[in-house]
Amino acid sequence: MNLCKRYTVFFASMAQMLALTAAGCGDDGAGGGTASDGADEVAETGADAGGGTQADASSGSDGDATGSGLSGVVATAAVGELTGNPAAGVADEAIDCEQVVSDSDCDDSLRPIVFIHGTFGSATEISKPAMLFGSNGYCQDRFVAVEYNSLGGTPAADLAALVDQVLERTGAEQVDLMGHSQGTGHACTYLSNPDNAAKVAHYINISGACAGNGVPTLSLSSSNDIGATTHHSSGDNVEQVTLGEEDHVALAGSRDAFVAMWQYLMGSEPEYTTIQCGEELITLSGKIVTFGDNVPVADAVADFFEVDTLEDPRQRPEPAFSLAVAAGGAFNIQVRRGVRYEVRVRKADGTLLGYGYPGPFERSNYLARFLIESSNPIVAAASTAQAVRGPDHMVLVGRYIGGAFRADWGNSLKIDGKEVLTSDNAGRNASVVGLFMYDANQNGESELGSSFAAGFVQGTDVFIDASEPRWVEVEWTNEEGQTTELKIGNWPSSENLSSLTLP
Ligand SMILES: [Ca+2]
Repeated sequence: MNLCKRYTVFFASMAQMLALTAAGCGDDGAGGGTASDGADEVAETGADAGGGTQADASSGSDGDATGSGLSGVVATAAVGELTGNPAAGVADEAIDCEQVVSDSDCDDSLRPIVFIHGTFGSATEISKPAMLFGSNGYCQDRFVAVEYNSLGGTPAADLAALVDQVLERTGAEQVDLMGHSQGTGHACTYLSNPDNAAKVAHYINISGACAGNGVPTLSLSSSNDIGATTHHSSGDNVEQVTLGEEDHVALAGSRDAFVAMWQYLMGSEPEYTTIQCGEELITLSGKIVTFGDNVPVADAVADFFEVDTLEDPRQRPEPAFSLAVAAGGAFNIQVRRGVRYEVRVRKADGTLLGYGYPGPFERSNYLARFLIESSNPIVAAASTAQAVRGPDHMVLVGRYIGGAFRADWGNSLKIDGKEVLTSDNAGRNASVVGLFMYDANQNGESELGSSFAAGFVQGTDVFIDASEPRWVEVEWTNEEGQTTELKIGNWPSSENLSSLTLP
């Protein structure tokens, strides 16, 4: 098990990381988490990032997620300190809503779902299926996730606490458990205790070796999983579903992965396989955490701007509203559906942490994450420290909530009208969850290609001129053909990183 831990911590190469993950870090991976060396920081991180925080955040709006309408009682439901009124915006909706599936009509008889992410992951990986569950009448505040430092940490204690907490909050007798990649090993450690297994009605094993320790299990993999082969568990209690196109990341986030999850848990076909709009005010609940090791930023403030009301690419008026996060980096607010927001994340003392550009929110998201740079040297060395910075160009980090970036699967990401995704930086088996776009060779041109690759994180040479203020046009199309257009400020990378969270 130390091999697993060592590989994880020292992050020797992408190939090793992928090999490690393909093995699921297996039972050993979870065992590795119990090793004590280097666990101090991890333990602290785990406690701070505890699943309890997420459940706390969700419970902040228990009972009436959308009932407040547009009349401005928003602050009463907030977790974190809210300044301004998110309902008072003026921008037109950037999405079409043919109909509404309201949070308040959800079926609160369905079991809670608890998710454990994999390496370099967070709750983000399951946020799209969670919204699809919500689009089919599932109460999204019951879909929770435990987070941990995926480079050597363990969620064991927080996972146990979160399961108990969500059972108590909802009154349910059992949860359904999902583990992804490295998270399958952690799931198996949890389920190895019969008292824990008794609390789990179903286990969904997303690309890993955990057979659920007797719990009815769906093993979900793909012929395009790591190494272009399946990674299933097996047993009398295990039903295997093998998808065709999904990469290792998409197995947690794609439409067909959701359909398989729904069919297994509900015993029926989902009514909708695309995200349906929520009410005009939707709940945005989640955390501000660091990329990779999921450390909450306790004193963070998120300033929200409506992009379509801004005039200057860089000069900012007073924010439409601001949110100082609560303990554990948590927030829970209601914001307007369909608005293109810019989220400026800073410390309470004003120190700028970065700009985030999420796609316009279609419906509530209880697993929202705003990611900022990690100060963990191992994480930084494998990600943010790789990016070349300067006053005249941007560093832009892209994430897609439905899976990895895939040029071969119809994904398209255009920056200023020019396609960025290629077989080099968004290949069929690359499993890229964090695409770092920057002028790697500082020549003022975009060469694309691969400027660095480290398990699930990829750099590519994209020159985004920041010498003079201007708007950068972003056009994203996912494999379902859904297109999202964003407009972002060209912030110099010498000052901060900017990020896209693409639907
Ligand atoms: Ca270049």
